[in-house]
Amino acid sequence: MKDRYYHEEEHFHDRDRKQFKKDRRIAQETDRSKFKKTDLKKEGETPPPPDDPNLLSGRVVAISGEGVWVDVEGAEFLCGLKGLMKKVRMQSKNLIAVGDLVRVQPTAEKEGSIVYIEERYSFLSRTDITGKLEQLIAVNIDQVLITASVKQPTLKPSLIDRYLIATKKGKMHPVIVINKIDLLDSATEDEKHFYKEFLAAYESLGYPIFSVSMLNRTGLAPLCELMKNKSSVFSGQSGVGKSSLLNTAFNFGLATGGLANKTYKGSHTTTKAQLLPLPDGGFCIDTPGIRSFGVWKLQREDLIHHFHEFQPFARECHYPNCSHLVEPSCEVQKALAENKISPIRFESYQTLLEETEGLDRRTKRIMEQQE
Ligand SMILES: Nc1nc2c(ncn2[C@@H]2O[C@H](COP(=O)(O)OP(=O)(O)OP(=O)(O)O)[C@@H](O)[C@H]2O)c(=O)[nH]1
Ligand SMILES: [Mg+2]
Ligand SMILES: [Zn+2]
Repeated sequence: MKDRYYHEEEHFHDRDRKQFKKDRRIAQETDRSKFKKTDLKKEGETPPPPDDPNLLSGRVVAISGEGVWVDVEGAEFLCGLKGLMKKVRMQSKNLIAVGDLVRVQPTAEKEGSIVYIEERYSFLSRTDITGKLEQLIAVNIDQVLITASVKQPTLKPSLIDRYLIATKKGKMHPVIVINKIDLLDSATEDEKHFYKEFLAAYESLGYPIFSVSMLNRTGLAPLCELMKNKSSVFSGQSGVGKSSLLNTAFNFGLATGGLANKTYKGSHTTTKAQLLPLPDGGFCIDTPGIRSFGVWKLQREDLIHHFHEFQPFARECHYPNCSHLVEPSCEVQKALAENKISPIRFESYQTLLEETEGLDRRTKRIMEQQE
């Protein structure tokens, strides 16, 4: 699916890639010998040493079409990426992300070039829309507040599972936030039942869950307490109320948007990730709503480790490489039938398994026949 909405951060990265292509073309035109990326370094791109006293340390707070905004001791610098884009062929869609700790070479009043990016201690990433590159959502963050709504837009447990896996891979703590619980009052019996089942399943797995509503600030105080002196990133579908929650909690004045008439989908109001300092210490990042979330490099053999409650049963399966979907005498299937594992989690597992790298042909064929 192609993202059509204007995304400032992507605009910046596209522009940088265009600049790289332009540099390469000029280099090729002026030099008959085969172009090597390292050539650019020789042309005055050599960065100053990391301990250069003129370099400033800061943190990336936003990336827009204009450039990268870096907070240096409370002052915001608008920066470009000096030579960095030209270093390596990227596996990443974006070389830099909100939360990055960087070293800046000042070039003018409140302007500079980013010359070093510090090693990241944690990251939240997903597969970009081409399916070929890793896209960083935020880095150097303690916890991911996986945000969803009880309805409008519909609660999608499999999306939450995708986040839980990405969070673990990126060495962050997961926190599940379910907003709009005021809508439960007017919900159908089926919707209420599904929500109860969802809570029971994920609570029993030990994940912290906060059920909140911005209409009357329900559940907000304990969530704010959890954010104090920590760094948190809010991520989830568009329209679940990420920006509304931050406004209600901290009076940030972020833009919030309406929902589509019949589908109750969000309108992609937030267009770039933004780092916001919290009044009582710590900071949080508001991010644009996602349309889909592919877990980057999800291997088949990894998947079962993320569904750890299946493991005692999986170990007893007849086939050592049982996919737990189609095989006869599968203990996971048996546990599902006996209500020992949640059907919500099993459905997620099934959806995710179909997307993993390395699902064997035989299983794929049987699954296709079953559809
Ligand atoms: N009923 C109800 N509506 C809410 C609640 N919180 C937010 N909303 C509404 O949900 C809509 C979307 O809110 P936003 O804060 O813009 O959602 P978002 O997650 O930031 O969306 P994007 O920026 O597009 O990713 C707005 O119309 C809000 O008024 C809530 O607790 N209850
Ligand atoms: Mg928003
Ligand atoms: Zn099995």
